[in-house]
Amino acid sequence: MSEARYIFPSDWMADPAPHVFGGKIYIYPSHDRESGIPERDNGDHFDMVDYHVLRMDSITQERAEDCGVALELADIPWAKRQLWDSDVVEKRKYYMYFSAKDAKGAFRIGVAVADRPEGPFTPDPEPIPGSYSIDPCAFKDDDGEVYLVFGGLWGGQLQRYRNNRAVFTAEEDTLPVDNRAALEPEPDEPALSPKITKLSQDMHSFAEAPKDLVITDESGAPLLAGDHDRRFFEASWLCKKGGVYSFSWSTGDTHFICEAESDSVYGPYVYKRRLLGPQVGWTTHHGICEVDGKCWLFHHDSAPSGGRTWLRSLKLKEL
Ligand code: FUB
Repeated sequence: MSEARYIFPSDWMADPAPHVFGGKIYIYPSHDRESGIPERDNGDHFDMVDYHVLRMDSITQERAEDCGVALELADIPWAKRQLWDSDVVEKRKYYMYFSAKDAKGAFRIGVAVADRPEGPFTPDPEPIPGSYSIDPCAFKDDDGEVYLVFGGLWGGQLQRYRNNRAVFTAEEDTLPVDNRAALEPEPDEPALSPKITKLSQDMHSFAEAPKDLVITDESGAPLLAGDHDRRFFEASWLCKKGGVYSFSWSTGDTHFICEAESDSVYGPYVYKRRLLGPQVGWTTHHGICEVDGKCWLFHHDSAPSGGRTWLRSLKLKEL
């Protein structure tokens, strides 16, 4: 792998979702800011209020260009705080899927539509029915069907759900996220899986109930909850490489980006390799994009902010 380089040093951006639209590279990042909220395990300090779109005319361009604000928290009727990771897919129009907290403090996934890849994006008045947790990744398959993969542990609230239903009580919901341990499987039980669902033809809802995207070891056994070096934590990324479905994710508290492969979009996905080791900061989040016949890894770290985990900078390297 090549050395990573910073591609947008002029502002704090993270969680890059890179795509080629119309021959240009568009990057959909989270827009970090200093909110003054103390750092907590539940991620309250990641208190973002808008999304920008970045563009590169070529992969060798030194700095990405800022296309400006594409969507603001104040314009999303249902969202109250924390605009976290987003992704964009093209299907005649451009559809942005994003995570934010609603009035009850639950993460939901919203959709917003634009005529151009740089936006502006117009949000639906309500989150996608049946959506929960964070980090949506929108993947368009060769047949034109679009799938959404999502989920994230701890502050991302995935541990609160089983079979797409919240299993926490209203009282537990008011507790700090430290109740997460009680809600996660035992270390020798299968890990919680990210969720995958096909999107409806109009792109505004789920076409089916979300299913588990199961990640297995080489023998076909699901990765275990105690396998912190490999189990799914957050940052889903689904793409196709040479006809094979590639799913990659962050292991969260062990800070790796790992990759698994499958012949079917729904999986199961077999664990293959690490793509990235721990970076400066806590979160490790990435996106992969093919440009000029090569695969590129976009990610972030907190080195330029002196290790402040909530102020992250975008990086790029060839895979
Ligand atoms: O940017 C906020 C959150 O941090 C993302 O949703 C996670 O994936 C982590 O990068």
